[in-house]
Amino acid sequence: MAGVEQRQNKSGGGGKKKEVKKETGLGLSFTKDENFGEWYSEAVVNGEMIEYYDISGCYILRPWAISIWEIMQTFFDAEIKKMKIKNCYFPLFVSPGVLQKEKDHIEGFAPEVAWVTKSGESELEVPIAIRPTSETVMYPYYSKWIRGHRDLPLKLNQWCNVVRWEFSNPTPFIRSREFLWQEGHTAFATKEEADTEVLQILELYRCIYEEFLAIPVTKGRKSELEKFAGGLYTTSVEAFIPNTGRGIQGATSHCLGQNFAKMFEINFENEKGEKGMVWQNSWAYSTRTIGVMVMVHGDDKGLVLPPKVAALQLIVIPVPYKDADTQGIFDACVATVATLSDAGIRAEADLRDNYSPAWKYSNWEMKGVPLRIEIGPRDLANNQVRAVRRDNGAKTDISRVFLVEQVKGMLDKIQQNLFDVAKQKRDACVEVVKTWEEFVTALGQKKLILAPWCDEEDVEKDVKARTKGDMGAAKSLCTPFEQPELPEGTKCFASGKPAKKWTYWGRSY
Ligand code: 86X
Repeated sequence: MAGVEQRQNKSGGGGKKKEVKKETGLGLSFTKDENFGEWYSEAVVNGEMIEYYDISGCYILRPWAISIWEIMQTFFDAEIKKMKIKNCYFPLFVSPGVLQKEKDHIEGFAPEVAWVTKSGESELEVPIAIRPTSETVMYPYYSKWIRGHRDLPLKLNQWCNVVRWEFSNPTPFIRSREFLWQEGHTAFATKEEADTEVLQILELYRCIYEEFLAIPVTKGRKSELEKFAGGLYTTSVEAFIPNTGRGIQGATSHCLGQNFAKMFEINFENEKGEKGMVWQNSWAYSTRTIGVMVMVHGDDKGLVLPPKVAALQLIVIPVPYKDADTQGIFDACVATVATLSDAGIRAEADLRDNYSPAWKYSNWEMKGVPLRIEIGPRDLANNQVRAVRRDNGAKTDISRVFLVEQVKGMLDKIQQNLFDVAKQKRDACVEVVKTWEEFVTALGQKKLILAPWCDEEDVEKDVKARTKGDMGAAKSLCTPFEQPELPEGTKCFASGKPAKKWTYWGRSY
């Protein structure tokens, strides 16, 4: 069975090839509705984003995935530079002393830290850790570099990999033991400046999800239980995967307050010569973004890439019938690509002669290219091309005279449609509940639950305990900044105490 072969494939480089699938290009063997987990694995592998590796939880990111990462990186990097944030690079390795420095919040994470204990055959005198995040790596130097108010703000970012040796089910992009991210670490003289930046960065994260990846997200604040324990408060953008009924944290922007400044002695002298402690933020988004995109937009034919992030926005495929003017068709394909490329559209022609047009169609559909252009004898005769949308299959004949405007228009429409459809599906999953009974029912229906809450930590712990099971417990996802009206006298869904706010709840990744 395909499922068995797939599983062998996943175990690493030595696994059996799925020969039949590869040669016929018939697409995926699992559907998104029937077996979401297997569908996802197959979509990222057959779509050529991921290759499984022989270490569990580690994946090869192929050019098709990295090109998406690079487009988001180009946008985000330019935006933070406008904010006067500078890039830097700190080492991958952490000495045990430095890692322990900040014991309190490390404690819970300790099992996830990977260590290097040997070089060649000899044990290292002192083992060194691999960064799971870089607070403890960077902040000793913030302490050194920040002396007076003129050294503030200090705003640094790095693009790097981090390693967290997780044991719960690894999933490409979503939960991998090594991943790529940017981590921003900033220090200010005042809390107000820090507060402002937290929201500016969160807006950039919203933009990456909504404008680039066409994924609707909710901006909000994490509960005390779900926030980064080392910080003051955590904001996030939260996405939702309708098929699994799980929320997923898209990116986080933390205000760390002065907690780390205390631990690492990051002090400064103000204009009046008074001693002060800095206010810090940290924020990150990772290659998880790509996984959310696949889960939200992908379909039974494979990946569906939003035009804004697709390495290839358009593929031109010649459709030469037996006695047609094959050379004329090929020339038209090359000319079409040239015209589109000149206009800034990422286009290529698939002129391979060892594959049929039908095979190419399904292959490029599997890879998620937003728009396909077919050119056959009839198109050549009419000086037109046929455009086929990946998102909805709609076919349009376009005169070559209006090629560029029409294609640009279609790519914009596809981008917008992907967002609209994703938002419709997400919104259809939202269930407003008032009572525990409604909550449990909605949870069983894989809903994204919006409930009035008393905002007490013990009540959230209780919700977790009462919903524990093999599907995983429910937790709070975020308290949205956009709050619906909360009528006087509204009770908490879980405790019956007076509700303080509306909060999203659900199972999550
Ligand atoms: C929390 C907090 C924070 C900078 C961000 O979310 C944005 C970018 N860092 C990260 N976190 C840990 O602190 C952590 C620590 C250790 Cl030792 C670990 F093994 C795993 C961790 N995971 C998350």
